[in-house]
Amino acid sequence: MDILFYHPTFDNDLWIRKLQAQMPDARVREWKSGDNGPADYALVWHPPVEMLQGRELKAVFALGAGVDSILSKLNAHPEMLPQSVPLFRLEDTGMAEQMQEYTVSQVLHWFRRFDDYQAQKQQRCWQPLPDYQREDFTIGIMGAGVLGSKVAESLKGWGFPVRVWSRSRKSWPGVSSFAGQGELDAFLSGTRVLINLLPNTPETVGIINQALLEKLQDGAYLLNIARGVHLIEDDLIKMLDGGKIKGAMLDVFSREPLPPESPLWAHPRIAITPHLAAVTRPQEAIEYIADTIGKLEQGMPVTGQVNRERGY
Ligand code: NDP
Ligand code: OXD
Repeated sequence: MDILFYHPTFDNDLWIRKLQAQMPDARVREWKSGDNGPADYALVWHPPVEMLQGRELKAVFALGAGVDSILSKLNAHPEMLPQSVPLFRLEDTGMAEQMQEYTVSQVLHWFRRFDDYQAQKQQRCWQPLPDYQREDFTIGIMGAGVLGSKVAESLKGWGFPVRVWSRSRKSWPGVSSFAGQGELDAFLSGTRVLINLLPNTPETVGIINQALLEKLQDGAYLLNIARGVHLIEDDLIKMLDGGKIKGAMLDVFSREPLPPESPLWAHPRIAITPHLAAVTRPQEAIEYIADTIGKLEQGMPVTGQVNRERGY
């Protein structure tokens, strides 16, 4: 079995070594331009069209959770990968734990008013503030999939009221479920902390805009850890400056790396991280990929296949 690997920024030698160790019977190689040699499976991130097109692959594995970059390339170059070739993505493989760490730490930061105390520190102001109450701190998670479900679980464990919004209804103990466009307003109303874990699809681009933010509880907070295209950044700044939104933490941006001239950098109530809320962990990812390839080879059921029509 021949396996092609391509990632524009990973330590590819390390990945190839680990893949080879996990699948000793396979021949694993890094794809380089001009390589038209045999391949059964391709493991990719932002793959060049030339890498995939014209091959008879058994499956392609995205080396991340979101497949928006691959699907948008496929829309522009449908010849790159026939519909009959299944596309898989990483389901959790260590990312859910990272998302839990990221969201819990930031929600607690806001809940304990560390943002206010940080601002007071700038004024050398010693002034205890009234505590926030958990019942006034409803967490609303957009996207109740592999990652959103785990984030909901951990925030529920901290005693916050938790609600999720997704396409299909969920029945999770202690978590309120809102489904579809028709229940979006009800989901937003009363949400104090909005966490975005939606995939990037035509329905979700620009979804976090002024009209949506206005429907949140006054003094709400935003955590965008899914994709930059979900958020209209100028609308967020307007809502922060107008006082409706109290703070935001952004991991993903309309342009990455975030350009130095972006007004987001200087805003005192926006925290920024450079798209690392949950990174791909090689060992966990490789174990999932090797296991899935093994099952595919034996005709066994697998999980993680992307629905290309639906876009996630
Ligand atoms: P999943 O595919 O498991 O979950 C997606 C969720 O979004 C599902 O609950 C789905 O609903 C819901 N959804 C999709 N479209 C809509 C819609 N139009 N309206 C309402 N709900 C919708 O994805 P993951 O949880 O694995 O990952 C989510 C995203 O997180 C990724 O697509 C990626 O963009 C981002 N990500 C960001 C990272 C970072 O470091 N910043 C790292 C990893 C991922 P339903 O359940 O009904 O299908
Ligand atoms: C992913 C990401 O989708 O890293 O996995 O953003």
